[in-house]
Amino acid sequence: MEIKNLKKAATRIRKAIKNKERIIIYGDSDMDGVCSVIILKECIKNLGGDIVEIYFPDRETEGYGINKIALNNLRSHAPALLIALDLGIGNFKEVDIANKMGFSVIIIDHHEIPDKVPNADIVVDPKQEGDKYPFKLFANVGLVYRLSVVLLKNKMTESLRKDFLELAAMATIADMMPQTDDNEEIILEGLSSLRNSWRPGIQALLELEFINSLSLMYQVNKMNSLMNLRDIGEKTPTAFRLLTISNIEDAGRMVEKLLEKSIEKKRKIKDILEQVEARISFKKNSIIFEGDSSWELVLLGIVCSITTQKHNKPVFLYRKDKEDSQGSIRAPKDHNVVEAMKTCSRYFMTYGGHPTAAGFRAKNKNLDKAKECLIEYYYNK
Ligand SMILES: [Mn+2]
Repeated sequence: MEIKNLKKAATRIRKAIKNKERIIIYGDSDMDGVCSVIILKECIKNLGGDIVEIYFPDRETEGYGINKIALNNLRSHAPALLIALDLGIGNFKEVDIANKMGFSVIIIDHHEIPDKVPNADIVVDPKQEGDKYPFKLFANVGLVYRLSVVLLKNKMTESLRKDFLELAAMATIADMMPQTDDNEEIILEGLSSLRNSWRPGIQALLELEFINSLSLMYQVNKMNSLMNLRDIGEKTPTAFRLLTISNIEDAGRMVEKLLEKSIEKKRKIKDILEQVEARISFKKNSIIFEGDSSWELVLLGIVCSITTQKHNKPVFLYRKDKEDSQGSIRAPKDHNVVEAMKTCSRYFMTYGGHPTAAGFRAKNKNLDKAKECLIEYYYNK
């Protein structure tokens, strides 16, 4: 039993390499996306392919997923093979635009399928119709790791395999996927060699004193949260830069900076948490739905998580811009906020993600209606 279209994707990528097609890797900027990108990049380089650009959409300015700004930035590379990792499954319009621009699109994603799949050449997502592979809860990096095995075949050396599994293990943990079945295998194998990783970025993190004394799983969680920090002014995600640094001194300096950033971040999170609590103290709704123009989008996921745990309700928090707002959502276990938003989809510009961890974008003028609609949805449930 195989993951649907995985072989097809490998064959298509091999064909692109053979025909010297330009290849673009387009990944989500979180740890899962970043590690997916690194693994695929190394595979393609190994096979002699021509990667013309590695692109991470900027969540603050471009939003989530494949988007028009990004496609315009990439347009000059067309015709090219565009491989989307850890995103894209909800980007119907955008994939059509990409096709028109002359891109051939492969989507490898693990998020929920909205209704149908976009009109890409190849879609790999274990949740799509017709995928008979029994395990559905891979992080995206797990899919890309499986792809790397098919892609490299006998060119997969032991050291490459170890390296890929180390990245896959860390990213599967970071993406909070269940640590069972195939994921358990990936995590066990990957963590077993992590302390001997050749990557300077991983070495530098492991040398940190407060990380050094922890058990391995705690170490990974701390490392992930440091790599999740965003460097203002740097478009490329921190995790990508740190994990691809080639010498230990640079890695050490970067880790130092990250430590300072993490202290600052804790303070900001506390601040937003207090503001949210103050606003909801006298409201008794079935959901929490709040926003502010001063809240940093990158902090809202964690604030949502903490608030959800505390109040045991779905939490929608957004950062308000001039005309639109972008938000994060977290919900208790047996909720499905994607379903909820589907019911109210007329008030959202885009939405998507996992049942208990998702995101959205909406026009400011529709925010109140979206909130009412969601409250109504939960009231009727
Ligand atoms: Mn992911």
